[in-house]
Amino acid sequence: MLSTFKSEVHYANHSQFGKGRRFGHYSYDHVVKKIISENGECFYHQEFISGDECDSLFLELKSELSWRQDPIQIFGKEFLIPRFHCWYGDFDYQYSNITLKKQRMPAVLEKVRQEISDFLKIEFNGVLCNLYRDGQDSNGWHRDNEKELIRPIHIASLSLGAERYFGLRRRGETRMDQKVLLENGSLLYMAHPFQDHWEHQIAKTKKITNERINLTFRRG
Ligand SMILES: O=C(O)CCC(=O)C(=O)O
Repeated sequence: MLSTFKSEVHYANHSQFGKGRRFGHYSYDHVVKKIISENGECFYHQEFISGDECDSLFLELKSELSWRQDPIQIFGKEFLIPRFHCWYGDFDYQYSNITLKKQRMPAVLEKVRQEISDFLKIEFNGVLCNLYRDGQDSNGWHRDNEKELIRPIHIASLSLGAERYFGLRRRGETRMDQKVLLENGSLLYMAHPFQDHWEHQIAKTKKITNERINLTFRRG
């Protein structure tokens, strides 16, 4: 499992993304794209995990994690969150008035956490996991700026399964600035102060009929 991350070959020689690592024989632009460079930085690393490994990792995460669909209140009415989620980490995590108790990462998550922490040189100690059953599952506009998170906030987001668009807009604006296709096995890195200035979403779409898992690694 996860023995050969593509990133071991495709080193990104950037001040924050893969700091201190050498290039492989691929060019920086081929592997890592800078999505946002104003008011925080956001980088997209295609194929951080290779195709075969993505499939087995997806299946393992889907069967081993304790997925749940919690209720939330919107304008006094109760709805279920439009996806399944779960939390693993050294600290309790709260968002949308849902409290997710701390719990130890299973080995499968711990291995991914270690690979990403080593690559980014950031010691993550929590992960919010999302399971989108199809394009009708979504994640509304928000920032990852919960009080539990250590400042400066750095977040690494690994995507597996169906490709979905990650919408970006400036905080306080209603117009989407851009959208990034999050491919199977890709890693998105949002560097401080990105969460202070940008909001993101995974919008509903009729085009997607298969499942997607997203892991966002955090520090608290
Ligand atoms: O599913 C994604 O790519 C985004 C997840 C997300 O925004 C979050 O967990 O806060």
